Amino acid sequence: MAASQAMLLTPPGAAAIAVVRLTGPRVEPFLREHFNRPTPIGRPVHGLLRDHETILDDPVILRINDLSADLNLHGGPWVIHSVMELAGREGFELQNHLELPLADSMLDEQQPLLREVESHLPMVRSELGLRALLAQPGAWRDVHNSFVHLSHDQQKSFIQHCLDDRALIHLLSPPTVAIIGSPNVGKSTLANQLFARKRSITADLPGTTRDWVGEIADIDGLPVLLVDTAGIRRTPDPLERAAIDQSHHQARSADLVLIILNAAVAPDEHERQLLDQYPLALRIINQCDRPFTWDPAGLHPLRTIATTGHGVDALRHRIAATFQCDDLEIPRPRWWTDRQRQILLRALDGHPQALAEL
Ligand SMILES: Nc1nc2c(ncn2[C@@H]2O[C@H](COP(=O)(O)OP(=O)(O)O)[C@@H](O)[C@H]2O)c(=O)[nH]1
Ligand SMILES: [Mg+2]
Repeated sequence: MAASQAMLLTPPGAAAIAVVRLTGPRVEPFLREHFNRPTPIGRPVHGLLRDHETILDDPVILRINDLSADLNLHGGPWVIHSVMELAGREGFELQNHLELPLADSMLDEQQPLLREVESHLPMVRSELGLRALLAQPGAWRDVHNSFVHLSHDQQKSFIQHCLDDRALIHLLSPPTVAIIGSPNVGKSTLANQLFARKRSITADLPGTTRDWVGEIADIDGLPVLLVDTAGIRRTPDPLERAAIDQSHHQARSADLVLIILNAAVAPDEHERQLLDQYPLALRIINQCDRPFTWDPAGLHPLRTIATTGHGVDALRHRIAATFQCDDLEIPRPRWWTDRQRQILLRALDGHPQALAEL
């Protein structure tokens, strides 16, 4: 009998979802024994995964074919460990993580778009990402059926719209969001609010680095690497100065910066500099339960009370919107590989028939 294998496809920790791929002849009996629902090929199924009486997790399981299935688990180390351990007891050889997207040699699908779905599936870290990625073959099929009925201008604007939509790319590669501001404005309290709903435990697995600066937060289904930085202020202390330099470094390399100000304390020179240095940052005035001592008109800020969570839903929504993932329309056709982008560019450049390659 060919060997059955269980592979952890996502890096340990740092995920709202971890993917374990099972392959080989033991997949079928394993699912029958431990999962409480049938798993038809190609359809994600949400159910309970059990080790005897113990419920290990409520994963979404996607049966890729007779001999393979992806278990999309909640990403905590205990869950991953328990599921891998169970698979080991059931005769699967255990493999630790692989390079992503999956290499060509690991793919079963024939058609290029389906192969791109398959190779990127293990990068998905949230259910929203999973649904958006799995919707793509159907979404592009619909495009092929309806595209010829569009006028030339409609075709162009449709393709441009597709090119501008990077939601799936963000869902597959979590953007980095850095929180900066003066000491004591409430950065850490706000970060905890953003983590609160689905905090994934990360850096405690053996083998992961400890100099980890962020954690994945689930922002309405969009995973982001959230970085809480040291407070920025004037200081003669060289150690604190180094931490402040580090904060700037993190902010400069982030995809989005959140500048936190304090309702009760008018911005000082440093805070005004931050506003100038990061003109694209989201401005947040925290501690809005305290009396305003200054006029924030012109900053167009979001207002929060980090201690109670007031305003945090609006903030989540703004963060998701920055990455085109607010109120995501799942069945829209999207691109997520360079091959797809090149096809769209050719289609835009007067070769609409190129779309057939998607
Ligand atoms: N009244 C009030 N206090 C807050 C608010 N947010 C944070 N704090 C308090 O401000 C202090 C500093 O918060 P912290 O998150 O550690 O600030 P950081 O230094 O910017 O990370 C703590 O005592 C928090 O409980 C808020 O919205 N309102
Ligand atoms: Mg702090």
